[in-house]
Amino acid sequence: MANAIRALSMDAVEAAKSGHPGMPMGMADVATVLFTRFLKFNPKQPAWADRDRFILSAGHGSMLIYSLGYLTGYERMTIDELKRFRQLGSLTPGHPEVDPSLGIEMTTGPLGQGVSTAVGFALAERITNARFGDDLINHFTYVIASDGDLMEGVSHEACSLAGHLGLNRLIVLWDDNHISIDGSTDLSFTDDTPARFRSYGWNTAAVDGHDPEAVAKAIEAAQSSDKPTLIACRTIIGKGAPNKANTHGCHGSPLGADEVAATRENLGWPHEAFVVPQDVLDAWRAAGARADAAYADWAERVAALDPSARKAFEAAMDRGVPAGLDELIAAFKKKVSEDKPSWATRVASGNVLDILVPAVPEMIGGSADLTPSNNTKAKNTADVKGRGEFNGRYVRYGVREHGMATVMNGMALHGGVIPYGGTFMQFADYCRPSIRLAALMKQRSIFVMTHDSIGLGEDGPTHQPVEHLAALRAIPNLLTLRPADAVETAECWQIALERVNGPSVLALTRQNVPTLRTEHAAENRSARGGYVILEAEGERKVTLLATGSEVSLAAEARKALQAEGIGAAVVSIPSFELFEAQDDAYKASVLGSGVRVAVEAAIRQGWDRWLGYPGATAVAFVGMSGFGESAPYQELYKHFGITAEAVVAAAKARL
Ligand SMILES: Cc1ncc(C[n+]2csc(CCOP(=O)(O)OP(=O)(O)O)c2C)c(N)n1
Repeated sequence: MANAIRALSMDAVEAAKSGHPGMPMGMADVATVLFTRFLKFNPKQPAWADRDRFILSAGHGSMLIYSLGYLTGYERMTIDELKRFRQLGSLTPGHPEVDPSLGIEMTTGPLGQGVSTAVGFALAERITNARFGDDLINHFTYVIASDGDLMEGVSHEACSLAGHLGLNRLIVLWDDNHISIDGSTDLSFTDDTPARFRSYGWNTAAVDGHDPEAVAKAIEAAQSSDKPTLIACRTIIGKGAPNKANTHGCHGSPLGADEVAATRENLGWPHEAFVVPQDVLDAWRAAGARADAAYADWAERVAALDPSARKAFEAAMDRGVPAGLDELIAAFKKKVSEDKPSWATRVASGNVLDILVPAVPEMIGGSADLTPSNNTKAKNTADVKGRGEFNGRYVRYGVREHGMATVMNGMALHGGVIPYGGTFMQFADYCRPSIRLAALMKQRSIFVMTHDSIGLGEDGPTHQPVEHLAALRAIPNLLTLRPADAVETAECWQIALERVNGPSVLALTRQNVPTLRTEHAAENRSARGGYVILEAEGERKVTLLATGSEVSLAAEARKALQAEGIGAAVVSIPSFELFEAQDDAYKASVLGSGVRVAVEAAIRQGWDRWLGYPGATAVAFVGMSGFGESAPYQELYKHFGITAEAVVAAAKARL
């Protein structure tokens, strides 16, 4: 059965003339043990909420998971898809993406992501288990990880957290083959990896990865461990290839026709390319049907729930829009538009969370050790303490921003929870690879990024985001939301929660801002991305564009212009992406004709799409062009010339 994986993998790579045969051939025995004896999965019910999750972290070995998909009987993973490996539009891209209907739980590619995201799966499993009980959610999370996965820094962050939380249903099978691209791992990776994992609080085992009984025994022991487990599986990369096995030559290139033929001979696999003999295929299909009865039992237990419990379970696992958001958000908006508080938007966000978290049981918050700054912990919520106690709502991620973002993605992918997590926006860069994957994987991870400009003041240029808004806006399928006041903050939370197919970043201020939306409107005005927050009195000659804390500055500038008889409107653009999606007539009406001045305490990049939108007679940008400075924020705004006076002057000079 393992040789079927080997043959399909080398044949598909050969056909594509590119790919990685070595890893699937080396890990074929381990994968066969896992899939035929342990993994609880059902190719006919691939979305089964209580399936074990299998994450191929060493995603370059994608033919391993595609072969398994075909062999175990995922309907759409046909032999033709294997023949189309790495071709445009196939189900078998170079690296596995996300499609649970094919047994593919997440996108890999960037090494380290799979094993780290798996920590989020394992955490979500425990959290949903605590909420719904053993009858509904009670599964393992298995990972195949390579040397590269464990070299990457993010694996340190996430695996350390997994050890701390005692995520004992996480089992990592490490492909300990001593080979990476440059050659032997002796060149660069001589850590005592098991000792490292033991120091995190993991269990470890070491086995011959080509000895199925030894692998099975280790997995069995791991299943009853009270800690996460790393099983070092000593394997030979490209096992079966007589000349290229155990060399980096088979890591990432086709074996070549001669070596493929010699491998067939060596393995005693006389079948043509892409042909799996019926008896072997039958044995694999039987492995794919192992959990049929377990699935039926589970489905019966779900059906036997009382209607309200079933509804709650299905609503959580279906990843829909939380019920009742409209009313909650509208009530909050009404109150703040009347009270007109001068809250920092991070404070407004904290106050919104105080309302949302109790009402939306799927929301699981957290922060990378900046809870009092990020205002991410709702009142009266308990921590997810770990080690058997998973019924809290708040994760202490520690100073592990990259790990946090990756773990959040795993939680979102698992389902049953909506993760949100905070840090300073400057450290969005530390999370960026995972934010990008959240966007690529279309996952509802909500990143709360406070201290979003020089407006954070004295912490200085190391902490002051300058290019970060532009950099975040550059990621496709990511919503970057920068609310101007408490009302917009509530609207942006609603947008992020309703966005079931993509991540959002909330960019929030450290410093106070006035409430600008003082007239209550039930409509979520931020949902259009940009809108006229203050219309001109008289004919509009000037349009001031701004986001976040600079909207109030634009409002001051407008007042001064109006005092001189110059009709000026203020446009708030909490989301470039949502504004972009509006039709041209709407955008034109918002952006107006005449002079356009944009103001944002960040770099200009990205703004020219609005400044340059048809209709402007002249444009200017007031913002940053270099790094910040350390000083009280009011002084910094003056120092960098981001003031109402500067906006007025820029507008007047262009009239
Ligand atoms: C973050 C990241 N850096 C680099 C790569 C390119 N890359 C793919 S596989 C690999 C290393 C392969 O070594 P190993 O992880 O031991 O896998 P094996 O050769 O054993 O299959 C590298 C550097 C990547 N996919 N992700």
